[in-house]
Amino acid sequence: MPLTPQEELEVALERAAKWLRGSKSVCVLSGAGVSAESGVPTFRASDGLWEGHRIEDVASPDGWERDPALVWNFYNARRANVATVKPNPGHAALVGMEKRWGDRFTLVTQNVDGLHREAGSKNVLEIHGSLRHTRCLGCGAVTNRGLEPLGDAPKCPQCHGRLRPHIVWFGEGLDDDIWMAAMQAADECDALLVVGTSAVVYPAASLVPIARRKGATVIEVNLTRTEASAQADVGLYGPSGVTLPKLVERLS
Ligand code: BJW
Ligand code: ZN
Repeated sequence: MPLTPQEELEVALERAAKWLRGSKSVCVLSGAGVSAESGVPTFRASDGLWEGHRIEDVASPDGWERDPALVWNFYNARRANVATVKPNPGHAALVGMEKRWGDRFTLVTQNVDGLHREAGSKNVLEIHGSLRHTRCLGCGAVTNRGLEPLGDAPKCPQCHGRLRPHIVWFGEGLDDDIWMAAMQAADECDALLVVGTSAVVYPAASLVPIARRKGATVIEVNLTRTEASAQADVGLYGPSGVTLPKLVERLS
């Protein structure tokens, strides 16, 4: 008799837990799906649209050149959304994993909502930047502004230059030091967890083949199969706020 989806998940959880128990070093690549159960919308579920605008038009250097006030309205709306939400049990489970592996655990996140840190994760690499930070186009200062609304033309308190969101937009390079650290963590890990990401955005998605090349086990946690599934040794298909706590439970 074929296994039910629940039985399949139990088998996959046991395999994933066994691999993790044998791993000295663990890396996680997380994406928008981890925060979905907190109430933060994912990118590709909403057809890549925000109030009728394509995400690429409000999250790109071209969009910024065309209409910076629209871009700030987009980010103020995102900041306001994040101000109302809390980390979920998926975030908490990753905090539990970091407690087990200590400095041999690296959480590489594409998320800009800051919920991993709010949950208590320490070794977090925010490769796409942060909704809470601004960057001054005059003096370059990067400042944590929390989640208060900033208006549609905020100015730098130090030099009165124009501020932009401290976010990596399409077509922009990632911060070199952060990206190098992410690649090193993927290269050196024994297990890579790929959680809540469609794995279509590069270079983030390249962490999967980087980890595999050195023989790491790849564990996918997602609602559905993704671009990364063919490279995964095991897939835990279900909401990460449910499956990650189950996985961490099986580690002890
Ligand atoms: C659940 C769940 C639950 C739901 N439980 N799971 C061709 C090849 C290679 C590269 C390129 C290329 N063409 C263009 C590029 C470059 C481009 C790129 O990759 N584009 C692709 C879309 C094709 N990349 C870049 O531009 C990057 N820079 C770069 O490459 O620099 C070098 C360069 C310079 C100049 C020219 C060319 C190259 C920068 C990428 C920056 C990405 N930034 C964004 C927007 C930030 C804006 C913002 O946040 O405001 O970051 S894009 C957007 O996607 C955001 C995310 O971090 C990122 C990833 O999305 P994510 O997290 O995977 O979310 P979703 O919605 O896609 O998926 C959610 C998943 O969760 C789904 O799988 C669900 O099933 C799952 N899920 N609920 C578990 N409860
Ligand atoms: Zn400044």
